[in-house]
Amino acid sequence: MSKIKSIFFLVALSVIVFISCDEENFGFINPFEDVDYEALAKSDNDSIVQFLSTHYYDANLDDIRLINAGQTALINDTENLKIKDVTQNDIDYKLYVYITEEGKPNSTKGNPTKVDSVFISRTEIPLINNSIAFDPTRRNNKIWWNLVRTFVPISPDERALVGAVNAFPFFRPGENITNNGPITYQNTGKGYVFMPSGLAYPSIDFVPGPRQNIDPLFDIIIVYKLELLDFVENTDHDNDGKATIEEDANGDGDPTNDFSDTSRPNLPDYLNPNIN
Ligand SMILES: [Ca+2]
Ligand SMILES: [Ca+2]
Ligand SMILES: [Ca+2]
Repeated sequence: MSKIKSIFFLVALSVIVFISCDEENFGFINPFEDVDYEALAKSDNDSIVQFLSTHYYDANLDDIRLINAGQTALINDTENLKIKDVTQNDIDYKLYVYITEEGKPNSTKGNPTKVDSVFISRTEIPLINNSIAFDPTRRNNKIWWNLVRTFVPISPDERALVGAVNAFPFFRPGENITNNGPITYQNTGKGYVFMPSGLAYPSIDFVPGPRQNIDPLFDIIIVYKLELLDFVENTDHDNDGKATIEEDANGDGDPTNDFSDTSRPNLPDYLNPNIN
């Protein structure tokens, strides 16, 4: 009897532990719960600055190399290196964009905004131990990207990283010279984007649960070798005649935080054709 009692007690205890551990996530533990994202932002920035201080861009090789003969460090090439402040999840980050080719100088299109749909090619490279090792199996295809949330479900491969979204406005697109063959562009905008982990694949976005996905790139600095081929000028996601970038009722430059329709309070204006 006492054995049955103690088994019952153990079962009851484990249920209590199970519930108190994680009642919100049905028992799935978030392994990233203790990550200090502020500290990570700081150490990521230190690592990026270290890389930019010890490497240079070799135009002949179209590649980034370790300084070995007094070449100009990327960090000192102030003409081509752009630094942008980006706040994400209430943490301030610095995004570093190194432009190797600006794009077609006489393009009538100018530069995309951070909400225009872009046609890009990118190679994704993790920055680890002051080195970027290109993995050719990693994503490096041409793809159209929607830079804001839409109604169309997208695959993880089509998800635009916050760092990349904020980098596109620095580039101009090329010109489409496709002529009965494969889609071809020339004079495209090219460069490198150095994204602290918080602007790439932050584990802060991790959702514990039966369909959880632990991305090996969580909390790692990501470098994009990026090419801007084309973009849709004044992208209008809800086809109401007003460009998404203009659907910014509170005028803060971010159309994703404007909800003017009181009957549909969760629908941003840029996806609501009744508001324009
Ligand atoms: Ca619109
Ligand atoms: Ca706004
Ligand atoms: Ca609208």
